[in-house]
Amino acid sequence: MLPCPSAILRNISQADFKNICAQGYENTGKNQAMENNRQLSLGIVDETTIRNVLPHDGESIYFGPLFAPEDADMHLAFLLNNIPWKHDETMMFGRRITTARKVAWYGDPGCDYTYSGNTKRALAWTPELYGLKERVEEQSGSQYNSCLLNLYSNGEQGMGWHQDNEAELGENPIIASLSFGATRRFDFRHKESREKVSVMLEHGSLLLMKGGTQENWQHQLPKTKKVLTPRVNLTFRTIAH
Ligand SMILES: O=C(O)CCC(=O)C(=O)O
Ligand SMILES: [Mn+2]
Repeated sequence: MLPCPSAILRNISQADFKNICAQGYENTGKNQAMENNRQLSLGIVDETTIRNVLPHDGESIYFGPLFAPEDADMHLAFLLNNIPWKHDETMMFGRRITTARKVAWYGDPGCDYTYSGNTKRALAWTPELYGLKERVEEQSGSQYNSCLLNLYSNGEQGMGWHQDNEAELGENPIIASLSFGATRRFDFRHKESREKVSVMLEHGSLLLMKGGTQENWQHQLPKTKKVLTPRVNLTFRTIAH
C-alpha cells in the first residue's frame, strides 16, 4: 500500500496514522500532530473565492475548504468513529419525533442548549474538537464556546427549513459551520420575499453565518438520493449563560 501523503507531511508512520483515524489522537503525539495540522492548513484557503452567499439582509461567507483533502479525510474518520452519536428528538407539528440523523453537543462547562423543547448538556471538548474550534476561530476571527455536531449517514437524511435564533444565541449570532464528508447542497430562503440561494458545502469547508442571516433567512439541508456517503457538520456557536 502507498504511504498516505498526509502521514509523510506530518512525519508520522502509516501505523500511527491508522491509529489516529481509528482511535483519535490519544496514543500518537497528539500535540505535534495537531500543531503540524494547523501549520499545514494555513494557506489552504483560496482568498479569491471567499464570498457572501446572501444577496442582502445578511452575511453568510463561504470560505471553501480549510484543510488539505488528506487532513479533511482524517478529521472525518476521527469524527465518525469517536463521537458518541445519538439520534435527536425534536418537535414537528406539535409531536415529538426522533430524527434519522444523529447529533452530539459539546462545549464549555455550563453550556446547556435548548431547542425544539429539548435541553442538551454539553460534553467536554476533546483535543480533536478543540483543535477544530481553534482553526475555525482563527479563520473567522470570532470565538465560540459550544458546538452542535450532526451526522447524516447519506443523502436520505437532511434538515428542514429553520433558523438558529434561540434566545441563548443572542441577537445576530455568529455561527461557524464546518463540514466533512459528502458535498451537500445548503439552501437559504428569505423569510419575506421567499427568494432562494444555495451553496455546495464541500469536504473540510467553512460557512460563516452572521449579521442578519438568522433573522432574515431560513436554511435547510435538503434530502437527495444522489448522495450515498456520510457527512458530518459542526456548527460552532456562542451560548450566553
Ligand atoms: O448540516 C448542516 O449543514 C446544517 C446544520 C444546521 O443547520 C444546524 O445544526 O442548525
Ligand atoms: Mn441551522
